[in-house]
Amino acid sequence: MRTQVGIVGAGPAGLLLSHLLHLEGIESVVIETRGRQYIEERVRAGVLEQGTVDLLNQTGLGERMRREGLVHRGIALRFGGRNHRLDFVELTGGKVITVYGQHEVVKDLIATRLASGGQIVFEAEQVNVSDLDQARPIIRYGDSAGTHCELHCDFIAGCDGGHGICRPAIPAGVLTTYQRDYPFAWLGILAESRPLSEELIYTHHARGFALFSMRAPTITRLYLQCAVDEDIANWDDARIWEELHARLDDGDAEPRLAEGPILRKGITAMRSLVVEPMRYGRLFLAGDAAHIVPATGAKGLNLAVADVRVLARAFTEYYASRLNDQLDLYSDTCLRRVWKVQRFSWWMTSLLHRFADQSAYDQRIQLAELEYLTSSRAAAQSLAENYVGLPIG
Ligand code: RFL
Ligand code: PHB
Repeated sequence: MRTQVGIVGAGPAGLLLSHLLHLEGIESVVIETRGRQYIEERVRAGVLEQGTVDLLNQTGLGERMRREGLVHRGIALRFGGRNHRLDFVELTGGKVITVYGQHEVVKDLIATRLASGGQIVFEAEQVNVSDLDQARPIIRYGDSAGTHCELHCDFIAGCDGGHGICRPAIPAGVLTTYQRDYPFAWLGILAESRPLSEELIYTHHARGFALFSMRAPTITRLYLQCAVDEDIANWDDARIWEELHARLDDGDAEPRLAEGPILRKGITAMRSLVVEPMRYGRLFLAGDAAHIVPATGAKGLNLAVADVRVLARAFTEYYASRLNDQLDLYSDTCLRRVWKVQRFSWWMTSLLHRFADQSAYDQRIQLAELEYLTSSRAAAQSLAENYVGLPIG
């Protein structure tokens, strides 16, 4: 088989790239190891930046998001037992964020791609990429019938996430890896319960960070900072609620957290990673395949969207005029934004979590920074402009 762009991974990066290329008349095939149902139900990110929402709307993907997405005009920072609201609309000259689950974006993308004849191979086995520095790189895989398939491509987009095969397929010595692993993780739940607030609440607490978020008016998403090697089996529902109450209901803020049936629970590692460059030969890495951020800044999905927007533009220029200029600039263009978003995610993480080696002095500095953020317009504006999303290069 032949295609113009072979895409490894049907996460938001791979699917959106395929959609953007289709709109420009460029053909692609997406190869994914998981089944359709699995990726449509995988609960992950939930916060879309204004730029992500605008892109989905402009490219015909926004119909259900406009109906079901929850527009949030700000967030709250909770510390010292009180909520302090940051009004993004006021601080950024009108920008908002939208709460709409990543798996809903994925569902919309799959439906749109399939409706326009897009090719997505689900449940591919033993996917590998080769000939990356040759004129026709190849993706090899076994299809669901067990047939060995070869896809010959002009280019390959490695959109296979943080544990994929594209990044490791690049020869040793080509990439420089920058990495930080945090000494804690997040325990996340999805619960059927009345929301604690209409907006997200990021909580600094002596027992550790907690986050109130949501997916729908009656579905809450809650996170607790936990040990890096935490075993979810040690957390029955009663213990989870007890710890959430201790961190989120501490102080005088009303209403109190409402309990409800827990639909999902899981542990998420907190780490930062960047590889440079985001390209080798005819392989281009995008999204989590190239960089990972801790979830505190709500940036991973949005960063993946920003990458594929730049990559789609570069492929469009190449197929229109055979010019490589934009493709050659791809990595540098993305990395300028990636590092700013790394900084923001690292900063939010450092500000809000409890570190094992933290002294009483360090904790007072965190609280002083939170006080500063909620009393200085300049400081609040800096958080707000990063949270709603920096411009795409
Ligand atoms: P994905 O979504 O991981 O998709 C990669 C796809 O590649 C497939 N794959 C392969 N396919 C073929 N061959 C192989 N060898 C393959 N190996 C893997 C996988 O099955 C998968 O379908 O990467 P992508 O597209 O780059 O998207 C990145 C985002 O998923 C990620 O950054 C976000 O989910 C991060 N994130 C958040 N981002 C936000 O913007 N806002 C948030 O609020 C937010 N919250 C979160 C998050 C991530 C979390 N977890 C679970 C890591 C909250 C959590 C809990
Ligand atoms: C979520 O709703 O899953 C969520 C929201 C904000 C974050 C991380 C995750 O910073």
